[in-house]
Amino acid sequence: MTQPNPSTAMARAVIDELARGEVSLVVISPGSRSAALVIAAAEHPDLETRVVLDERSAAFLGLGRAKATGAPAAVISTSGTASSNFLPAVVEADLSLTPLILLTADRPAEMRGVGANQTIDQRRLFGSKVRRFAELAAPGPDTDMNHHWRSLTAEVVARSRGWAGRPGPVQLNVAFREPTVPVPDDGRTRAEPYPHSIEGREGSIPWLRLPIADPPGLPKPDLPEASRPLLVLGEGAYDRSAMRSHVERLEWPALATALSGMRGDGVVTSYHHLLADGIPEILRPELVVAVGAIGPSPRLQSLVSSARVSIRVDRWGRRLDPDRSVTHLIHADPVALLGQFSKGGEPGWAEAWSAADATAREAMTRLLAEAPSPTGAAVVEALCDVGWDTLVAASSLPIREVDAHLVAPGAVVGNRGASGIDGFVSTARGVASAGRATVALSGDLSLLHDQNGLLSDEPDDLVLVVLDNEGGGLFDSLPLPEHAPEYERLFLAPPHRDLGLLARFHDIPVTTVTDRAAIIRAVSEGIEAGGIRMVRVPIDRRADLGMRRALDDVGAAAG
Ligand SMILES: Cc1ncc(C[n+]2csc(CCOP(=O)(O)OP(=O)(O)O)c2C)c(N)n1
Repeated sequence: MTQPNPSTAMARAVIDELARGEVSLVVISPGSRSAALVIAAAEHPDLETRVVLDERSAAFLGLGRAKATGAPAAVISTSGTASSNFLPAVVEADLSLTPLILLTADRPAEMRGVGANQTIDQRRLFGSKVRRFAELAAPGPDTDMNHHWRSLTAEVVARSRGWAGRPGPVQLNVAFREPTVPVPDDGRTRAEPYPHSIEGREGSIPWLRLPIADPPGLPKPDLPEASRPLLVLGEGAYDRSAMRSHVERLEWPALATALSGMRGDGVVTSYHHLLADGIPEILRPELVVAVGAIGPSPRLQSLVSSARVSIRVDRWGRRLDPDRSVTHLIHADPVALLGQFSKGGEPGWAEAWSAADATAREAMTRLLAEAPSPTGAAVVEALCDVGWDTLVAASSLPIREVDAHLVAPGAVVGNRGASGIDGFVSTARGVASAGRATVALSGDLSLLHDQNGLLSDEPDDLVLVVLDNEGGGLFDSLPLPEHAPEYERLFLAPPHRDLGLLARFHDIPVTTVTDRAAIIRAVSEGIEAGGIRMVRVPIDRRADLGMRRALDDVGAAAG
């Protein structure tokens, strides 16, 4: 079938290849140069679209969706500064191995470097952070380019999923001539129709099949046995139910970070406060196997580093060794590695860990129940009694409190590749767009940083719980308040803002709650009601810091 103009032909072929590559969501920020891509995406029967004004927020929304589903998400920008706003999400996608496809619309190459309006050099804009940069030139009507458009798009999508490398962000820069709307004459410019076929392969399959390789097999294992083995389950690619079988079979103490998605019965969760005074002798491991990235607790990191044999395993071969203390760095499927170990440990070893965990958790729960004012820890403890499927935790205190106090099972998402506080609202919306009951736990500054994430009328169901402690509470536990001049002005900016006004500006229902029962009720009702809702918990920073210290005391006493 003839296409109305070459730009429309190319956009339709590229967008159709995205759908064939199982991209489910395309996030759009308005613009004219990108119109052909935007219209093709909106018209495609297998693609969902979401519109977000701010490209920085748009990219984080795509990132959140990709993190929640594992499938790539695409974002479309117009030419000029628009695409530059993708960088923060690209940085996170790079480090967290998240498949994110950046479709950056551009002007034709001859417009570069001649002072043309809204034209910058968009080539290799994201440097080494993308797995692949590729570009498509502005087409004309004479040459049949379908195989090129489709095969290149298929390659780019596959690379975002980890074909011939690790998963991560990719950039496809696509140049268009006017008209960018699907007519031969838009009133300003006339184009020849595009006369060639833009059909894809028969059967909705990608033009190019690029299967992702299995993880490398293990080299002949030369792994020591030990009398005090310990397993740390972190964030990464592995089969959770197969891993659960290993946890049961091995009978080693298994510490599950919140971001592992392995919380629930049979794993240790209170390690952060338990290890507040260092590693108690009876809990000191001889061998540690740590799977994937192990989250925000520096004490857990020290535990991993302390072992005589410290093994880290990652399916994508990341060097996860911030202390440079690891003795074995293994690039393999973590489940296959665990299969090489046998059940064991000296008598009483696993029991010592489970007893300390239970004692610490009980003491912490008691302390939280007695507290007169709300704290971040108490909010997480309350969220364990709410029926969510996915919890999204902001960087700074929220993810730390979730790691320390979440005992309920469920998926947990955080931007811990680069630990930015940016793009949080949008990441949470992206997670929520996957359609599972989603609660997001934010600091007030994380919320304010991505206010533009609220500038979207898309129908996401999300309960945004905000720990409103008037600034960055995390800094209170650092040496900053004691040693930095003008601590409040320099580090807690901006001064107090009424988050209720922000919610009302965006027409978002907001409730302020302070006690456990009210938190549970407000969040549960928010999930039930659907749409976006805000639940604000005012927190006194001083009392919160006091609670974190008291939790350390009772945790350490349990060890
Ligand atoms: C993009 C970005 N800018 C700055 C920082 C540094 N930073 C870390 S925590 C923090 C304060 C966060 O405050 P809030 O979201 O209110 O959470 P709280 O610390 O109170 O839990 C800041 C600014 C960061 N991590 N990322």
